[in-house]
Amino acid sequence: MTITRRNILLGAAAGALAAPFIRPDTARAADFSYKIANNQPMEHPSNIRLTEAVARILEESSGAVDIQIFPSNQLGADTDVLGQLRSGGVEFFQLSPVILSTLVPNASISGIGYAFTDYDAVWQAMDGELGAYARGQIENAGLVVMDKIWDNGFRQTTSSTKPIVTPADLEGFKIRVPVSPLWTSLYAAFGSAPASINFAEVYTALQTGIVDGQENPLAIMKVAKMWEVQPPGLSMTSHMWDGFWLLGNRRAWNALPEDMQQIVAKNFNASADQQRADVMALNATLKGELESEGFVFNDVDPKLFEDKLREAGFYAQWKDTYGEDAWAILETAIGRNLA
Ligand code: X2X
Repeated sequence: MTITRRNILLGAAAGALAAPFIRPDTARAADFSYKIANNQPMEHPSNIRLTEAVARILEESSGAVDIQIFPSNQLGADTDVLGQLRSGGVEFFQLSPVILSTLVPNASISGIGYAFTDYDAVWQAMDGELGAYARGQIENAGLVVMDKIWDNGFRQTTSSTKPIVTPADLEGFKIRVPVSPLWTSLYAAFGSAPASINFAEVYTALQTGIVDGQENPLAIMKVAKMWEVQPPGLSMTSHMWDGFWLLGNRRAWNALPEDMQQIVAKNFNASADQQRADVMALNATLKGELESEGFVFNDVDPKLFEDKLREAGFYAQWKDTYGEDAWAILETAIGRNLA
């Protein structure tokens, strides 16, 4: 470009325009611009509380740590984003322990069918020895994990064909499951035909009839508008409690000065506590709302489903897979024997 009077004038004008927008020192460009990904839309309590957490982190770090949220699998399906987290393409990621088991095999132990009878048992275990065990496994695999797991909820079953009332109704049932050996094995034990599909493709899979059902906590049924593609049956099977570990890339985490790590961890963990309260409340109160959207609820006797799993050798098989030590931690945490 040749320098002409016109160019000089344009440059000067641009400079004059830009000047008022120069940020004051406190709002300097962030030293650490990081991304956090998950599979939930912004309306899910995970992202509502995460939005608050990243705002507090930005403020308390005086603008140094700026974490941007990528909801709804915007960066890819869960199993792809797990790869990006390992390579550092994304710095933070919220993921179900059961899907995480594709990288950290024993991480799925908290998702064993019917391990937890209620939320009290869940938080006691996950904030106690069982959670500590899982986090140890995750750290050994080279990832960072925050202390507090976020809630997904107790999983329920939807069906567009027959009502699911007894375990026998699951025989031959084409059901979508998240990508994980534990999920596939659970439905194999029921004699179903499980199809491993990432959450990013679930809505379409239901819409096109690739599967006849899926299972998720009520809060997910709501934010994913499952009634649009999956009426009418909703069975309260409560077959698995699921959560989201907040994971970090090790290199990105180590790059943060210690005081910044503390700010990040403190705020993520505080938001986890609030998110747990939100999701528990939703899972307890959404029934009426989902009914008015068209779901017909079936009450089931969860004991029949648990017995069926035991009969099929599900618990014995997973005790063997996780090993005696891990299994003992699980059974101590829940205060009863499963296998
Ligand atoms: O994929 C699912 O079904 C979901 C949203 O519950 C999980 O993240 C495991």
